[in-house]
Amino acid sequence: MADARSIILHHYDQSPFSEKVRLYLRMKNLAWASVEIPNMLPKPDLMPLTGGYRRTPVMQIGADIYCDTAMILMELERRYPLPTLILPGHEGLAKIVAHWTDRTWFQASVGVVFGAIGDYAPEAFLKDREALTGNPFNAEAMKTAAPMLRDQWRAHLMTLEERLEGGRGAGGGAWMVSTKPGMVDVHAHMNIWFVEQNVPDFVKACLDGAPLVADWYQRMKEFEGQRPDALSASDALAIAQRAGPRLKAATVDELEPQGLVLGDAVAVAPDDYGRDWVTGSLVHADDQCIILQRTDAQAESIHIHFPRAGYLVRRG
Ligand SMILES: N[C@@H](CCC(=O)N[C@@H](CS)C(=O)NCC(=O)O)C(=O)O
Repeated sequence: MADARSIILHHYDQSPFSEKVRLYLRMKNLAWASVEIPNMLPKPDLMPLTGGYRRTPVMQIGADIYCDTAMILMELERRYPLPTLILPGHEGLAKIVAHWTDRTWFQASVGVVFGAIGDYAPEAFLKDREALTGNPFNAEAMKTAAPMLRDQWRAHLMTLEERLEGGRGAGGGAWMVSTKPGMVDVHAHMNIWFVEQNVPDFVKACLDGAPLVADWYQRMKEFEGQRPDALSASDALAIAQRAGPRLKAATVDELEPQGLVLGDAVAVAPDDYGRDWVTGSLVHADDQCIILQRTDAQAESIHIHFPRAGYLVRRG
């Protein structure tokens, strides 16, 4: 039964960024509760928790809300350090790899997927994604671009093959870095999983030419983890209402570039797409994380955590 200490993931099955967190939870064998959220707006049960952040996934622990997989994984490693997935060699590198997998490679994945299934996607979903990205959906243009994006996608995949090949020379080669699976492997998995869900023949053909990745990917599928407890959105909201946010120490880095101080009214938004500004009062800021306090009629007092890289912060 989920309570204020439970890891609660707000997500949906087909979401590749959610799969990144689910894989992490499986690799750490952590217990978690699952709230299934819609794959497009409106998300009326999520908004009281996130203050308007609409992207997927979101993690909740009590009245603390973690937006973005970068923030979620940092927090899970902080709370559950053993066994760590930031193994020797993964420090810093995992975040560098994530910027490549989540942005450059993911954009190629989106092109490959929508080039293949765009014609079958529901109209409401396509309209939602047009509003999210600010780009009109053009099925013909997507289909025209798809072969070129498949080329790029395979190039990204072959970079992983090169990494595993290089690792073999150094006595490893089963995992992305050194001799055990860690955070770099978590990031490297997402695009293959996403495209395989939607265009499996293409992924199979690419993996035929990348035997080390094919073997690695198969082993990544073998982490079983725990089956999550299903939780309703209203029960998740009730958990937030009853819990108080837990702050380790309310501090603002004295090197904070914009000179922000505790209690300032600030606004935070992703810098790529879905730029919905979340406003609140600053309760913590350092070089990796910013936390806003908000009071919501339904969720009451909550702390919303964002990563710094990939997010815009302004006085708000
Ligand atoms: N940088 C974000 C990206 C999240 C993202 O773009 N998620 C997709 C789904 S996988 C999304 O939000 N789509 C729109 C939606 O779910 O409403 C993260 O790492 O969490």
